[in-house]
Amino acid sequence: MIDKAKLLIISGAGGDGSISGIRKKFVPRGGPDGGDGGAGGRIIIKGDKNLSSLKEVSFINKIKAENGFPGSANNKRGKKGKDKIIRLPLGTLIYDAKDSSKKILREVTTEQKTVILEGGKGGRGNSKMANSVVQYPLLAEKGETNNKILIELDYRMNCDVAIIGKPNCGKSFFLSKITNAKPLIDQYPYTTTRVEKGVIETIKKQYTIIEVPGIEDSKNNLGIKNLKHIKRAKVLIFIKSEDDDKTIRVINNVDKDLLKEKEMIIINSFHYKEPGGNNFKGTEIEEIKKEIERKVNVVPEKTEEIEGPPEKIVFDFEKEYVEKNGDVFEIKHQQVIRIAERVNLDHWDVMAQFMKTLHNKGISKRLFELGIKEGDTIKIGSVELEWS
Ligand SMILES: Nc1nc2c(ncn2[C@@H]2O[C@H](COP(=O)(O)OP(=O)(O)OP(=O)(O)O)[C@@H](O)[C@H]2O)c(=O)[nH]1
Ligand SMILES: [Mg+2]
Repeated sequence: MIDKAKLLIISGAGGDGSISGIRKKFVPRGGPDGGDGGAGGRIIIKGDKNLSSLKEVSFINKIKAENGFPGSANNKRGKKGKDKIIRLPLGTLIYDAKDSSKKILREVTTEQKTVILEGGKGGRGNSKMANSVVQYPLLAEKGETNNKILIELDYRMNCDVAIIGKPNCGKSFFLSKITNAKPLIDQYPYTTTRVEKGVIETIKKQYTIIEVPGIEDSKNNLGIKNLKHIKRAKVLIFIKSEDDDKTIRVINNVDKDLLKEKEMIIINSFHYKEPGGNNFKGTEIEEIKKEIERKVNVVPEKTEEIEGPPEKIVFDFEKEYVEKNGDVFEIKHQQVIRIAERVNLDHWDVMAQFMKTLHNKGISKRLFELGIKEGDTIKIGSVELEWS
């Protein structure tokens, strides 16, 4: 089963704001009417109860939402970029792959859609840039850049009950009796090599039950490798093979927390009985089912809240908007960058308005404080200007 995957998710950039409505410099016809750009598409996570591995996403390594479209004349807002939806099995944990502290970004517990990555906002069109001084703005904003993040997915089966025990203790046989699953049953240890799944039907409800491959303190033990899948189980069925069966100790050595807050039902393996003895005749199975149902409901349902989108990752404005490196002055104000990258500063009238913006934001003052002089370079995002 594929239960780990990495995926680069990229939201859409915002569309650029439009510059429109001014046919001739300072001779307006109808005033500025450039519309805003549309927002970039978002990346959305949706739980899907029909999925039971990460196989589908494992074929993909990158998912990108559509960019927002630019605004246009007549105050027409650009179309939003289409969102991209990633379907994941319930029980998937999502981490930031670059974060060494392994903080969980999201846990997929319901089928509800949640946004994991916002798209860039659309840039404002020139009709929004008018103010009491500049009535016919020639400036507009570029759309916000998109966000990207490499996520790591870790799938843990979403089950109510897990069967554990040594290899060959009769787990598959029990699973075949209590559900209509048809696992391989054989007299050799490690017949079961991956997690098997079945459904217990009771009058009230259905419960998912899994069989974990045999657990043993040995190298490359398949049971240990699949232990994370018992994490979500509320009840463990331990099929005990002998008096000093080490299964529980082995689990505790792997991860103490795995057995926390779990109800346990212990069933003696047929190994305890005389040859040919059978643990699981019809009446016994019914009794075990009742016990499972009682114990599943003893465990208080953990209320797992769905988090909202993670904190904004990129748009953290810096306090110091100007950075000086020799005779290069870099302007770090995001909004100013978006305007500079959107417009054509070769036109003197556009430049005049842009200088006004620098003044209003206190940036020109800061440039003078830092000793800017003729011939120095100003970098604003991808734009470079010579100060004159
Ligand atoms: N007589 C008897 N035989 C059983 C019982 N349960 C299991 N067996 C037999 O024991 C052997 C192992 O049973 P499995 O159910 O495959 O055991 P398992 O724990 O799933 O084994 P692995 O998946 O290999 O770890 C098979 O030959 C079964 O037929 C039982 O209650 N009574
Ligand atoms: Mg088995």
